Amino acid sequence: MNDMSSNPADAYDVERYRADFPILSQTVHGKPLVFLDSAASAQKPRQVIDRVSRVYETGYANVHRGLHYMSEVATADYEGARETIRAFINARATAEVIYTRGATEAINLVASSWGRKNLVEGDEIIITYLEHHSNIVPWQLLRDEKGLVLQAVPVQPDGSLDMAAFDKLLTDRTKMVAVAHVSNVLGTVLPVREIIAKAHAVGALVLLDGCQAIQHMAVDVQELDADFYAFSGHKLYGPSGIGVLYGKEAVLEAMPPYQGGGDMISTVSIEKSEWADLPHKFEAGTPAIAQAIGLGAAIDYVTAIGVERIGEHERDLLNYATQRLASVEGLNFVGTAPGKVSVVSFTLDSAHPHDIATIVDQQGVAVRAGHHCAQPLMEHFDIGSAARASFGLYNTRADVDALVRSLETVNEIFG
Ligand code: 7TS
Repeated sequence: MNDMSSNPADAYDVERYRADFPILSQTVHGKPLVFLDSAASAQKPRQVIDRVSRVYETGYANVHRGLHYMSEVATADYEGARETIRAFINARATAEVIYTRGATEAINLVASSWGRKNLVEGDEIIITYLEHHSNIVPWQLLRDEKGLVLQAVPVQPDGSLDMAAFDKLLTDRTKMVAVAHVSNVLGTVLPVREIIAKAHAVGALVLLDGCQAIQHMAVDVQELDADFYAFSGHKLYGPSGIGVLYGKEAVLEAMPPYQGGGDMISTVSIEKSEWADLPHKFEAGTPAIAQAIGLGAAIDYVTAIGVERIGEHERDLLNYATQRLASVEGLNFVGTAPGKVSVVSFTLDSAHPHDIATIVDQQGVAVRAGHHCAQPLMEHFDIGSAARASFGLYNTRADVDALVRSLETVNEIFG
């Protein structure tokens, strides 16, 4: 546990939380840093940084191997973090929590292991037009290998999913529905309960890409009833190089290993090998030990504040930003679906998104610009790129004001 305590009855004390993030007190180009790119990767609180340092200073060795003291400490902390993750997403058992390098590896694991074993020519997979490339390309690779059909659900002009189109695409040939929980460009929260219920009714499994949801809302995998749930630690205020694949135990049990190597076996002879039990069957090789422990610390940090309180704070910022940005001349929002969260994507009539990002950076404001690893969505919306401001638990209305001021500068330069 970290040493932060918070009384849920208190008002959300953003200044106190900001003080936990050393990087936020830096200046950039002589201006205070205004970090509005947490959807790409979030900054880390002192509690996570210190926890990772402490691993290397006092409790580091390889895990699951040594019978010596340090290995026992590292193994206990590494497996303890898995329990923290289990509780955070309310998985039934730690056997259902697989450590991966991130969401990308988690999705590739499912496509490779589950997909290769269970799908045959003509089977269908449904994704959507708003997916991140990491929830498109693994399925294309599998499609090309197996002769599958890959279908994408269109998105309405406001950024909501076209559920009538989903209903038409979903048939008893559908074997997998793999969709984002929240869009990284539009902020749209997908109607995942409806999607899961309908997919299960035709016998398809569901993978949710929770990369943009897990840090903004409470996720209960049992209540959702998703078969797989993937997310990355670095967007949840944890280290990079660590992420999670949740899978239902029975589904994971029936899947072959993803990679072979140390730690994922029970016995090996030259003729054959037998696999370790879950979750280790899917964790070949020396894992990201300190990073996993750091992710546990990040979850403790988020839990101490309360992920729902964080979500509320960000909702307030999103409403404020939407209102303030609407006053910027020539600004067009990309994604206005009801109930959207955490990100505001936009274009300006006066300037290309890359120019926007470069000029606001001179004011210390960090936003992302480009296709956001969602090229099919950009094409679907007939724009090559967009600028995106995304919010984390440490952002303030003053950050939004700084963004608006810097966009006015863009307009002055290009207008
Ligand atoms: N899925 C979604 C919805 C994402 O937003 C991202 C990363 C990924 C998957 C991949 O995560 P990774 O940690 O495995 O790389 N999204 C972004 C973004 O929006 N800007 O930079 C990375």
